[in-house]
Amino acid sequence: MFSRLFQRVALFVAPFCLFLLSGCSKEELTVRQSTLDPKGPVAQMQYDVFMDTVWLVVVLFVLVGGLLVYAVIKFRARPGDENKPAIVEEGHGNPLIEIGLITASIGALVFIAIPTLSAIWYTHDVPDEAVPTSKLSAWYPRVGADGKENYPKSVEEEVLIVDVIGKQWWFRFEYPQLGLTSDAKHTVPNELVIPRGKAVRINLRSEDVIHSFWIPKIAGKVDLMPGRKNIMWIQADQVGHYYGQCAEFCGDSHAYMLFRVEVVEPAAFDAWVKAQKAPAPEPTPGSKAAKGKEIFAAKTCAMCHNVGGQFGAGMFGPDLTHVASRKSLAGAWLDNRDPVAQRALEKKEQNTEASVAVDPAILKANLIKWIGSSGTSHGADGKLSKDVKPGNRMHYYAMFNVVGLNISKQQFTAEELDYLAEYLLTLK
Ligand code: HEC
Ligand SMILES: [Cu+2]
Repeated sequence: MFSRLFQRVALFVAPFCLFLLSGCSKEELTVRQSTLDPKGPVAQMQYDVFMDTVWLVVVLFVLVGGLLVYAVIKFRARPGDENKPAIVEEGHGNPLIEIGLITASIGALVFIAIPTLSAIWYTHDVPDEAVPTSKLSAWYPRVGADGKENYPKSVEEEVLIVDVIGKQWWFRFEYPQLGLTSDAKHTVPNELVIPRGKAVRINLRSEDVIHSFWIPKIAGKVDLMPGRKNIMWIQADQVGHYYGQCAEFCGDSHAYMLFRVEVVEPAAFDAWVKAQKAPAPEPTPGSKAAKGKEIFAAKTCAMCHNVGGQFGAGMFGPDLTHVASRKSLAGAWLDNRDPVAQRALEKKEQNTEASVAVDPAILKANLIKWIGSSGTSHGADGKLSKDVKPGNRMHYYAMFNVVGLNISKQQFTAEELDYLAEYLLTLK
């Protein structure tokens, strides 16, 4: 009776188990946010600790499970056992087994503790210089046994510093050594750009609540705490487009608080820094973009957004000076690339870090979608359209109807949205 029921349940559950296993396919293991596909020394170190633990647990599982199976088979009831006492006499006090087991347990703990502790030190000790992956060993030998430094310092290899500022619900990146800071009115929202093969010191700061910085394939995750100066370091060894995520619940749109990391060759990085510092070009007079710029000035957008060379007051929202050059929008929630072409490229290259360029048509559609639904704008019926990111701070101000700005009753016609988008498209 029982075994029949059991059989039925097993038959019912088996297909679901197969379905779960399909998640382990090689292709799906190389997904965008995977800690099992490390692409830099910090992620590699974390992966190694994980695998050490997995292998130890596999050994323990086989040993304990094997003993259990052995005992079940060896001591099972056989015909003729009916007259034997039901409870077998217990053995007591075998010092060899007891001491042996305690020693083995301590050994297992030490086996895990050594790589764990060295990994903790490794990830916390921000290096002064780049770390060649070829020299990375699991035992943290920045200084070799001979007392010599394994990784000689050189001026070229000096560590790059990036301030990461968490906001509800997007990240702002500043490069104090390169003059890309809020003071200089040049900041980089949502897409962190770093040179390949260089150690980057990350200063984690929050301007509101606790967030957490996590790029599964490169490093993570460390919290951004208000009033606390957390740090970490990262290094990426392969050029590409990486996917990051806020990993600490931080309010309404936490799930939409993504970011991207663009790893580029050092020469391309220098070119990127130059381009970031350049002011936005003026739109051609009389064009749609020029009309968009007028709307941008009139409708309080400039209050929250900086456009280098044109509007310089707003630092509350993301810097828009080069918004059209970024592959994503709104905390990386909206992707400005063609999804079909992107998937095809990923398949071809067998690599989710390969990336197609921005598709201007998709970027435009995203801009209209964002501005038209962000809460600064009401639809033709006078009602707020559904948020792309619930509760986002572009909406927030409208809700509180800042006295004198009257943005809560802001309405954009389709034409005005088009002009605004055309203007923002010129901000490359
Ligand atoms: C009250 C301040 C505020 C005002 C006013 C405001 N924005 Fe924003 N804007 C924000 C914030 C905050 C974000 C980031 C939202 C997020 O990603 O969660 C944002 C995001 C954006 C983005 C996406 C930028 C990116 O790189 O992800 C665009 C484009 C944008 N705003 C355009 C506009 C336009 C056009 C106007 C005027 C109609 C406007 N904003 C008015 C605060 C504001
Ligand atoms: Cu967050």
